[in-house]
Amino acid sequence: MTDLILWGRASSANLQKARWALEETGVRFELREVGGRFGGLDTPEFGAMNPNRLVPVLQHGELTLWESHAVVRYVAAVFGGETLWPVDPTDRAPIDQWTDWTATTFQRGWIPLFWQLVRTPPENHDTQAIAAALKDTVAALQIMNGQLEKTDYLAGDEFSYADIVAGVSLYRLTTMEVDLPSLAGIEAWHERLKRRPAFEKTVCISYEELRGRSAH
Ligand SMILES: N[C@@H](CCC(=O)N[C@@H](CS)C(=O)NCC(=O)O)C(=O)O
Repeated sequence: MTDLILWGRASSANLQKARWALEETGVRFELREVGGRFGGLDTPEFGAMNPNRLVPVLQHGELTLWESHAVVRYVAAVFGGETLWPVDPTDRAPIDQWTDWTATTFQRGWIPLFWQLVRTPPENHDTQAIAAALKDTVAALQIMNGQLEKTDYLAGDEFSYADIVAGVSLYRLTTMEVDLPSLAGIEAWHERLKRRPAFEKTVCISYEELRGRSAH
């Protein structure tokens, strides 16, 4: 029995951020599968946990928490020790910078691309939307690459939760049928992430169940 419960489906990119963070810490938790083909988001009980009716949701004792980046930060702070939660604000600030940048900038490009190329049936593809999303994605990748040519990880030379939230995006991008520029800093970072068992276990998994599913 554990009082740490993660609600969501393994194929959800936002769930993967939380699950990867939990796996990095080694803490014991239970994954309760809801969302997508599992359903269960429209129940009053789920609505009481997350009024947005989205995953992930983390329950820890009395706390119920939604928004994947808030969950990742909480997991890092409570279970991550000094490695995942540096106490010095000067060390943590760049981690938060890249974590928020992933939500506001990186995902704004690749998520629409994923919805077009994977979740929308080919006959309904919108070539203009694809071109616009690809342009935003490449611009974001170039910004990341600029950093990753200077440091091993996004927020410096140590792995951090910024690499978790952006690494989930990277896996989706590199497995979609899309031509991306070859960027040496990102490729080296990807190789470093692949050496982490938690990345392989929680992120590098099939999302074929989502193909052609334009509704959740
Ligand atoms: N901003 C939210 C977005 C959450 C979100 O969009 N979750 C998706 C999965 S990635 C979801 O719950 N979709 C409904 C479903 O899976 O049925 C977060 O970062 O947690």
